[in-house]
Amino acid sequence: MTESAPRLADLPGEARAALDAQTIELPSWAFGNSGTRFKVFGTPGTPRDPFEKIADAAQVHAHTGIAPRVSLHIPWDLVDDFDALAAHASEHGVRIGAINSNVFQDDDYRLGSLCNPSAGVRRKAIDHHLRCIEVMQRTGSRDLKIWLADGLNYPGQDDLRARQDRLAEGLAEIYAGLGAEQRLILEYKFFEPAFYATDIPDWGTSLLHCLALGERAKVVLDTGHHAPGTNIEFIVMQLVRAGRLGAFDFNSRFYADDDLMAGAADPFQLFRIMHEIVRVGALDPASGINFMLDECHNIEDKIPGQIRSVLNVQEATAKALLVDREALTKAQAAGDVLAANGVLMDAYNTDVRALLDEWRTDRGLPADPMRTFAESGYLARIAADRVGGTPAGWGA
Ligand code: PSV
Ligand code: MN
Ligand code: MN
Repeated sequence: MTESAPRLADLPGEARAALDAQTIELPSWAFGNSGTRFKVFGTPGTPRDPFEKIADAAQVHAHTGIAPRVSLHIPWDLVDDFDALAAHASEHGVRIGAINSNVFQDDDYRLGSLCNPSAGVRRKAIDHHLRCIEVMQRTGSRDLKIWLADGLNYPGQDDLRARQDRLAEGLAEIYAGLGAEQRLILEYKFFEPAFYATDIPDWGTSLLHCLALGERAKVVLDTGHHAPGTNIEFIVMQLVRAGRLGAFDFNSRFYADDDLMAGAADPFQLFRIMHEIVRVGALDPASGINFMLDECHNIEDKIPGQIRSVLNVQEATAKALLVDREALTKAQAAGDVLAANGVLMDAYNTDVRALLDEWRTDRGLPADPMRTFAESGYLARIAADRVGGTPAGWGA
């Protein structure tokens, strides 16, 4: 069945409210240079410090209206004065979101951080997290986001079980350091940089640690951190059901942890994920799910790369909001396999671009953010202005 593209007025009030409530947090590191181990291609005008990264992120929000926060990564985004950085963000119409700890770029962490066999190295890793919590007090951040590169390359290299015990101990000390309104959100990844065993390889391990920590510990699901073929929407459903989905790191993967633009590789998967979110109203900030991007732009311009990603997430969301839930429930209850699948596919195959153009113009935003940004001359301006200094890069 082919129908003409829906308009904003065709959207039920509840769906419209959900769309209005949606926000997506941007990663500061998406605005710096990144690449592969073969080459990092620089872009003229790349930010040289966190202030410039935030200014660029603010462009994404100014053009899309749904990206009002920026996550920081410490120490990549270490500054002397975080009050000034927070004020700078607010002057640019955005605010600082999650604080990501980084205990994977120091020689001391060769054998891991919180799981390291050396008590001294574990102490250093815990202290880094406590310092991140101090940053959070300055920036008004709610979430301390932890991803550990800890793992083993060889069987027997260290004791798998002892490492879990050390991890639990370290996390408990960090959790105890949080303010009453703050949360610890724990990311998993099944491989890389370790290849034999990773200490937090999957959502089950992350969830077990979160359950042991307490109510304010939640799981982070990075869409690029699963083996090919994994049913990610199932994991989303299960974590939401348990009240433990703390955040997404959205990105696309073709091969491994590619960190490409969300919705580029598999827009259908993104739609299925968003379907599990909207069916329980979890776009509402009260659900406590932080929808973030975790991406790097190796060959494309960074700001439009982020704009495209945000728009892709919003498109997947609008399609998910168009699922005829009554018809779906009816078909499912009747065991009508083809009808149920058809309801879902009808929504997925709907072109929501005009509807979203309208949603933007309604709010005084550009109908076509990609074009308006390209025509704004911002990239040429920063290329001319940002001379001298060292461009920020993934890892610096
Ligand atoms: C690790 O692969 C990860 O997904 C974590 O979220 C890190 O913070 C981020 O990538 C760094 O790019
Ligand atoms: Mn991530
Ligand atoms: Mn990753």
